[in-house]
Amino acid sequence: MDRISSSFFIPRNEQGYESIYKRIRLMPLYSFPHYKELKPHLKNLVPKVFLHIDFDAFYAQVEQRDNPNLRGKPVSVGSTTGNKGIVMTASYEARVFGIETGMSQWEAKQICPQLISLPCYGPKYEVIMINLMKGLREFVPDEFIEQYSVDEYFLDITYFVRNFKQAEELGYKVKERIFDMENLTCSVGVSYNKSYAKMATKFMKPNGLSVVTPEERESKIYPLPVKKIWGVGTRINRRMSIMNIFTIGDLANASEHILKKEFGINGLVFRKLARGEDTSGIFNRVVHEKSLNHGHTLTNTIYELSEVKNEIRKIAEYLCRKLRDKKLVAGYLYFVLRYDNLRYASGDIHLAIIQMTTEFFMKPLWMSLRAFHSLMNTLE
Ligand code: DCP
Ligand code: MG
Ligand code: MG
Repeated sequence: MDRISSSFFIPRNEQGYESIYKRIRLMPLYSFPHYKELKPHLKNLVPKVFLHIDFDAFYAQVEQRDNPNLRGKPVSVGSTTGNKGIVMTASYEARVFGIETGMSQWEAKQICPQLISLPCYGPKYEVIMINLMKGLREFVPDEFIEQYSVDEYFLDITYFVRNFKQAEELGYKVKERIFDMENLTCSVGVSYNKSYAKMATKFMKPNGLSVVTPEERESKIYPLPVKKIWGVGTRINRRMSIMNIFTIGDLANASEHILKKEFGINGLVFRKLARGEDTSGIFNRVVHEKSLNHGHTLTNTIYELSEVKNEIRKIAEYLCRKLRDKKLVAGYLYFVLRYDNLRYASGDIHLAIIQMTTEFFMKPLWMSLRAFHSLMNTLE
């Protein structure tokens, strides 16, 4: 399957931006509906309603929000400023000139010399998305929310609305809330399956809202080019054209047998997605943390016992805060100490009482530190 976006990402080793690029590369969260998720034998589809949210020109809009001088101007966000690198996104003012994601900055500057190219700052965009989650929880509980990519959310609103009219109203409320919270515009799509909702979002970009009901499938979705289907990239699109499949309608009505022969099981998935038979639900990527850690390298070596204790207290406090924040408890403590001659000492301890307060952490930490110390002394 074509991983459409990944090829646009700038190599991680680009000077000075290593961590940022690593983050961004990791961010698109693919949840392409798997065949198993589509429940092929299910004849009567359970009626559902999904809401899809996608920010407009996300990185560029954030930069324009944060710097009024950039508002209303053609702006692109890429790896670096100037002519190097690739355009990750461009403001709608820049899109008028034909500037697109994936284009080289140099090429973009050729078509639009007044283009302001900015470097991207991944963590900032990430924080907006995390913050937004809180706002979305006002509408539906956690288990009905899925962050799909760097700027997208899916909401399963089946149990919170009675019909598409109410779904549309909810969509407007969500948009309003997002604007209140972040001062950013997004577009929203509402439909009875995730794939159609995602497509609907694009209908009225920027700052729009579109609804696709089951009755509107043939009129709104079927005329669209087949490329719009989740997972249909350039190569698959080309292969489909050879098979005379150009629109989503063509794909929806194509023979299952032929599709399976050409694309294997994915052929059937594509057909189901085209027909609006995408039964995939909210995919919650809850990662269960196995360990949390925190470390600190001091600028100046410390020798005083009180100072060492203080330092451990700080680290323990930070760690406990992380635990409390994630509502976790720990049963095992691992401690590493580095001396000024770069030698290491480490030790671990099982915690009898599992609490998330610094005080309870301090004692075993301190005990293990004393154990290292005596260990080091016997070694030397
Ligand atoms: N992005 C990226 N590399 C890509 C595609 C996107 O780094 N190949 C980043 C930049 C975008 C953000 O992800 O701002 C969101 O991607 P979208 O595809 O949603 O594009 P935009 O939000 O920029 O524009 P649109 O208004 O079309 O959604
Ligand atoms: Mg977007
Ligand atoms: Mg997006």
